[in-house]
Amino acid sequence: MTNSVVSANAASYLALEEQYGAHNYHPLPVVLERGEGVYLYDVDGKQYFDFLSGYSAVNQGHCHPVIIEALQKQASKLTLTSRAFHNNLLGEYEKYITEYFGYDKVLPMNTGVEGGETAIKLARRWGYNVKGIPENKAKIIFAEGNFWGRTLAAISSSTDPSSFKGFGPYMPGFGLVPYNDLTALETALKEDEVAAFMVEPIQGEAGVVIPDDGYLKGVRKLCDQYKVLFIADEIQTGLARTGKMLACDHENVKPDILILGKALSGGTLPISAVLANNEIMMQIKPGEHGSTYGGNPLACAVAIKSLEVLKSEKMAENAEKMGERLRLGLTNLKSPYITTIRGKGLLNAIVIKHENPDASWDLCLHLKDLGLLAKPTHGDKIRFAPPLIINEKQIDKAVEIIGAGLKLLS
Ligand code: PXG
Repeated sequence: MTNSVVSANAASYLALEEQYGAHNYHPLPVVLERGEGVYLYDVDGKQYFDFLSGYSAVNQGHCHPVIIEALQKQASKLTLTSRAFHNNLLGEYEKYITEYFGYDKVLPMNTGVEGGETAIKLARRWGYNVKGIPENKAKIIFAEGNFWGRTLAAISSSTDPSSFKGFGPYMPGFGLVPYNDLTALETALKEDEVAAFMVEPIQGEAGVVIPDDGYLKGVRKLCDQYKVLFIADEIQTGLARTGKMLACDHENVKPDILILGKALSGGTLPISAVLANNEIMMQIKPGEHGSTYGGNPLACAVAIKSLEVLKSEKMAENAEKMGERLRLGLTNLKSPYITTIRGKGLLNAIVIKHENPDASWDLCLHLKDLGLLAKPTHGDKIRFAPPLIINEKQIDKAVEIIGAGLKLLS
């Protein structure tokens, strides 16, 4: 593996984490202390393009002034009431987000994985109360290669051993079908006990896997045909990342349950949301689901602004244009080490082919030294997903850096 330049200053932070933190991550050796727009700055003041955006949590750019202003203003007024009492922002936020996405109701949670858990609970309830599935028999179908977090339920649906291995026993009532395979999905949905199919419109963690055109329309049709709920996990693909407000918008399909997270807070707080119509949402009664922080007034104030700036600053349109420019720029590099360039909007990945099995990690180290931060996923893939406010000049500069980094692979 390539050695990366780490200052003595940065090394002291790495040593602290190494000694006192659980070793459940393998980060790039860079220590960040400031972010602004598309840039991050390390503890030595070096500037980087952020080409990860907190796994698409920072779509609006680091420390977006409108979001930060709302955060600071609300933080000095009221931050948490719990749901034992009402607060003056929850209703306003609920009205705003449901009208924004066209659903009757929202259930506010915090992390993305809690959003997934919530969606599955809703689907099971709906399965028993509306579809008439016998008690404790409801089945949820997932796509192979899915990633929706780290809870026991989430890893129980995972096909990635690094997520699930050694953490059993697993959640019953889950089934798997290959991604992007409508024939296999139809076979699975025919079973009477299936309540829902939960799927990412583009698989993020699997390495930005884009299904064939028509897949989502096909999913919608099959779910309707077999009376199964279509749950879209848009935690990574949603909120303008792929060039539309939702990735499902590319095929004009509306899921029955929509899960949002990450950029719902512009990278400031864990805020997730589950949206559905009354027939589904009203199956959960008082006391049957919730969370201490879900719907807190600080989150409500931040989420409204995070959604507002996506539209007012036309971030979906920019993601579409800049994504095309990025993919074209990468193609024009004509690097022998890039075998695939794929993506939609600003959710992109390249696949690296090199005799050195550590080449994609090494490339990310070179890019770091050259001033661009990106992270490999599943060995040979590198995701390029900058904040959606990136401009043409910045894209061109980033492509130049990537080109220079590729030349350093020997
Ligand atoms: N759904 C999708 C599609 C995701 O990408 C989640 C759900 C879970 O969100 P939370 O907020 O619970 O992490 C994700 C998360 C990590 C990690 O470090 C997580 C994601 C991507 C990369 C790394 O666990 N995505």
